[in-house]
Order: sequence, then structure tokens, then C-alpha cells
Amino acid sequence: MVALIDLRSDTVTHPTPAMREAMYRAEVGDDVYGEDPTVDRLQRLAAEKLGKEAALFTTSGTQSNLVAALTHCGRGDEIIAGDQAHIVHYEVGGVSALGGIMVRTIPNGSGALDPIDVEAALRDPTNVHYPISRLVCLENTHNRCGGVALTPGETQAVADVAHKHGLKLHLDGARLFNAAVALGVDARTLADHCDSVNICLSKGLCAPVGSVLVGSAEFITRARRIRKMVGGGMRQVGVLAAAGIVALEQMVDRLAEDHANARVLAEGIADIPGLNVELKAVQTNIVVADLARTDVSAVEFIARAKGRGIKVSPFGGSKVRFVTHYGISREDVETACRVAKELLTA
Ligand code: TLP
Repeated sequence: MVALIDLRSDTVTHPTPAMREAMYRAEVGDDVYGEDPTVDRLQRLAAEKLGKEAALFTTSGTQSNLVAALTHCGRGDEIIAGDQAHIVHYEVGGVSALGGIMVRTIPNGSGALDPIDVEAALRDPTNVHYPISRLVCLENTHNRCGGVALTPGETQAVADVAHKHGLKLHLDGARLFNAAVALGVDARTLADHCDSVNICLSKGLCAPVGSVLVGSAEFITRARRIRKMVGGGMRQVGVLAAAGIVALEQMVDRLAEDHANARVLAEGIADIPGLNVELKAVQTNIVVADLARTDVSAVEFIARAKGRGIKVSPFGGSKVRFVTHYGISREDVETACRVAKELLTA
């Protein structure tokens, strides 16, 4: 049997021994009554790390983004988001299906939104034909744009336009700590100017489940009711929050290791004839490779790589995605490079 090197996503990470220990020992209560001390501790910690008043533990990044959208917007309102946004591609159309919310996309191939495009997409609120522009969404790091990190300046420029016109800004920071580590800034600085932020504990930070939505105390009070409505009222969930606390306290700094491994991987495959990797975009733990100019389709490459013990994800058309994470060593990425070379140059 071939050893498995799973580069499909950082969502495949398993809880660390410290997390399992914390989960075993967690003090719990009924969190729908607000009586779980471990959940309270996680929420205070997340709010403090992001410089916001309050926080809400959610089941997933998808649920955090949905709850944020439903809390900010009413039916028929409009969200402005990048055409590459996770909320547009991978969240089952939840904001439209469950919230009756329109999504207007603007191009964001490089990750950030251009504030000029955002301003141009705003609807005239006095014109009765239009939906109300209510919310702008950013994503940091940007998944489909190859894990690029948005800078504090790029975030503030969009926040300024949104706020000038009375809109709110939501940040999908599923991998916000990757951005913070890559840019060498505090996560709080990246969350500044955002009215709500989702962070995920279950990706590179290795918790088994869960995300946290942060914002003002008033926003989180309303979000708590919406979370209940979408089935996210959890009971003795301190057993999961305990792993989330370990994620935030112990797993952030080591993300630099994943970023270094992604760089080695990207540089190791970039010279394969016909394969295209945008090295400039490889800033964190994601590497997107385009096989369009090779003789092998993405589907074939994924199947053959799997046969050699390397798992990667399809990423639309001729693209595949490699994600480094806890549990992937330097040796693993070197093996992945060697296998990719053999498969594409044979
Ligand atoms: N992304 C997953 C898949 O859904 C594609 C992955 O493997 O990368 N925001 C961003 C930016 C994300 O990358 C993800 C997960 C989510 C939200 C949703 O988080 P979950 O999976 O917890 O619902």
C-alpha cells in the first residue's frame, strides 16, 4: 500500500493530542441557555484576538457566513462580492436560497476588490427598480485566488467605500491567521474596519469542527437568534470549543511552516513543461496549478496522483489545488513534486 499524502485541503487535518486532552477535560453546560463556560471562553478569546466586542461559535465557515449575511441583510437586499468568492462558489447558494438575498459579483481575480468597482456596483437607493445594496464581502486569504493575503490597506479601502454609502463589510476570514502570519501583521489589524468577521478553527488550525463569527455586541446578539434559526444552537458544545481554544492559542505561529512548504512545492513543480503556477500568488498554504498546456487533464492527473499516494483537489477546468497543513512535512512536499514531475513528463 502506498503512503497517503493528502494535499486536498487543510480541512483534512486531525485534532492534535493537546486538543483531544482539552476536549476530554472540557467543562460544559447548555450553550443555548448561555451556560457553557468553555464556549464563553472561546468566544471571549476570539473576540479579543480580532479586536471586536463579541463572538459566536458556529458549526462551520459556511454557517458563519450565512448567519452574517442573514443578520446584515433582509430579503431582496443585495450583497456585493468578488466573482471568485467562496460564498459565491461553494456555499450552496445559501444566502439566496435561505435569505432571499441577491449577490452581485465584481471581478476579483487577484483576490482583493477594487474599491472603484465596488462603488460602481452600488445601486441608487432612490430608484425603486433596484434592490438595496446592503453588504460587501471580502475573503482573506482568498481561496480561489491561490491563497493570496489581502493587506490592511486593501481591506480599509473597500471598508471606506462601503461605509461611506451606509453598507456593512463582512470578512470571510476562514484563513485569516494564515494572512496575518504571511504579512507579519496582527489578525486584529486585518479585521479592523470590518463589521463582521468569520474565522475557521477547523482548517490549518486543526480543530475538528467549528468557526467563530465576531462583531459588535449588538450584531452578535442578533446573529445568535439567526444561528438558532438555521439549526446552529448547540448544547454541551464546550467539548468542541475546547479544541478551538487550543487552535487559537497554540496553532497560529506554526502556519509559517505550511507556507514555507507550499513555496517549496510551488517552486518544485513550476518548471514542469506546460504546467503553470503563479508563483506570485503563492503567499500562504495554497498552490494552484494549471495543466491546460500539458498533455494530461486535471481529472487524469488527480486519478494518477492518487494511485501514487498523493491526493489533490480539482479546482475548476484544467486547474488542481494543493494545500499544505499540519501533518504534511517537507519530505511529503518533495515526494509530491517528484510524483507530479514523473506524471507530467513521462
Ligand atoms: N473551503 C473548503 C471547500 O469548501 C472548498 C476548502 O477545502 O478550502 N470560506 C472559505 C474561504 C473557505 O475556504 C471555506 C472552506 C469556507 C468558507 C467554508 O468553511 P466550512 O467548510 O467550515 O463550511
